[in-house]
Amino acid sequence: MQISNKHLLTSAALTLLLSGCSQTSPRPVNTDISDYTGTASITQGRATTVIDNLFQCNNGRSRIAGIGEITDNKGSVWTVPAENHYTSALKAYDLYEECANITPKDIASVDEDSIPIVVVDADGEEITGYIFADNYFELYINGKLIAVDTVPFTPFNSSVVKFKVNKPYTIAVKVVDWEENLGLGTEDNRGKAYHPGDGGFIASFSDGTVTNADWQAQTYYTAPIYALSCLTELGNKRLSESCTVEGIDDGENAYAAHWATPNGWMKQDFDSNDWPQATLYSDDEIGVNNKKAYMNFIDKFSGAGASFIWSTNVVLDNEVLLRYQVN
Ligand SMILES: [Ca+2]
Ligand SMILES: [Ca+2]
Ligand SMILES: [Ca+2]
Repeated sequence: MQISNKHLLTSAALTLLLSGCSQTSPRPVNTDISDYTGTASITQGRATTVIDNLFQCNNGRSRIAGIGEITDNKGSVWTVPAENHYTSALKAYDLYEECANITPKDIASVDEDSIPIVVVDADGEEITGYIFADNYFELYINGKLIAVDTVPFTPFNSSVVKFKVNKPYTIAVKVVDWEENLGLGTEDNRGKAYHPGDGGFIASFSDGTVTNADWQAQTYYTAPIYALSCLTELGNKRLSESCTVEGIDDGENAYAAHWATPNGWMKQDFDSNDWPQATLYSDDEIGVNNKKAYMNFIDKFSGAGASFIWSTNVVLDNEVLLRYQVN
């Protein structure tokens, strides 16, 4: 009897082992959080939903844009996908927003005189900015919140802002690649229930400023992570290049890496010298050639010399802070 049981267990273990070896999709592995030695705070699993949905599309479809909270192994609570001012801040003027039936075919069809002007300096130069974010942005000029994105998740929209400021001035942007599976960094897409979506941010301004490699980009939330050992750091670079970006069917055990956003990160005198430079991405890499919110105004985006920017991982880094000084 004993020998027989032992034999059965061994067979079962062998079957599991063999089926494990034949798996081609990435699986969560048992890397203990206590083995992680980087600077991030680590959470595992799904966040608790605290806001069901920030945005209702009255004219078409949109993904649910919720907010969640999750506690790390040291007891700190993190907001996912990011703390934001969506409900309280001035919304940016819509360049293209199909839920509101705002769908101009080009920039000449936009009434730019109707765009509200936010005053940073009363005697400053009036500057117009054109913005497309996958998925959400909050724009600060010299620490003042100018406007936030109208649509937090989808459909893809674009925005235009006006502000008055004296040079030199500092642009600071919080960008968020939103998520359906809160705390897990994923959405139901491409046939997988846990597909890691990608980000991307591009903007041009009427004073000639464009998003490019001179901008700085630092990462504050990276998910999904299925093996904590894939997270590395090089100086202040928070890297995840060896982490899988494949979608899977069961992503409920995913880990996430969080870093606290520094106080005053959006202010002109904030010292971001140690932040990494932004990484550039092409229109093709972000996949905008089927998005009218972008293509109808491409002259104000890549056509104006701007590039999509993000941190080093446009798929897994879901909250990124950007800074740039205009001289
Ligand atoms: Ca948006
Ligand atoms: Ca993502
Ligand atoms: Ca996205």
